[in-house]
Amino acid sequence: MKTFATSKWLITAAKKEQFPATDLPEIVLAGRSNVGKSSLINALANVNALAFVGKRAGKTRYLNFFSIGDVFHLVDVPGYGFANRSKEELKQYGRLMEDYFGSRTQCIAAILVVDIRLGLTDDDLDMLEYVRAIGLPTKIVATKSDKLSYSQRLKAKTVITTQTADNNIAVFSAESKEGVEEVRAWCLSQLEASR
Ligand SMILES: Nc1nc2c(ncn2[C@@H]2O[C@H](COP(=O)(O)OP(=O)(O)OP(=O)(O)O)[C@@H](O)[C@H]2O)c(=O)[nH]1
Ligand SMILES: [Mg+2]
Repeated sequence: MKTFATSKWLITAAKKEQFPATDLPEIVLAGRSNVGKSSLINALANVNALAFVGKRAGKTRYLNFFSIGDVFHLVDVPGYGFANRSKEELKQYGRLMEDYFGSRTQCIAAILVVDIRLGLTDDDLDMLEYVRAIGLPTKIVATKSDKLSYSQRLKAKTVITTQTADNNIAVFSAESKEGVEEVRAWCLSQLEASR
């Protein structure tokens, strides 16, 4: 899809004052640490190193804003559920996310990335409840599908569909690129719907 052909990293923001001063619509990623949020952004943008992908959990520390075709932003955020974070870091994480959700009226939708092998953890269910409560249309993306056989994938999809009461979850892999067009199309449909 043409929109995704020209993507660029805009800014890393550690606080609200650093969020880019534009009113382009934004779609925010959410998900556990190390689940594959940054990899999803790279796959959508078809660039290998647009967003930093980590070997160790906790790679993304701040909010990263990416411009997709100068049409909208994807916002990469630190993952939750990272066990070894200090109290101070956790506080900062909470503040940053509150700043984001509390002030970004241009945020039109969220992508909740979950590990297809695990389904939604308690943290994921909390996050889903939160984004739904603030009225954000949310796409559930079950990633790392390349780790499962075809039949395991189908089973996992059913489990996640039940957990989320959502019939439109995307099965995705940053490795095989399964599902990438579905997630791109969903982003574009959200942009349309927000006009
Ligand atoms: N096999 C496989 N590995 C993946 C996939 N997506 C991500 N990974 C791997 O999972 C690890 C974490 O990926 P990231 O994209 O950095 O995850 P993240 O959610 O951005 O992590 P944080 O920034 O720490 O919250 C990396 O080693 C990736 O290569 C996938 O679809 N399949
Ligand atoms: Mg990341």
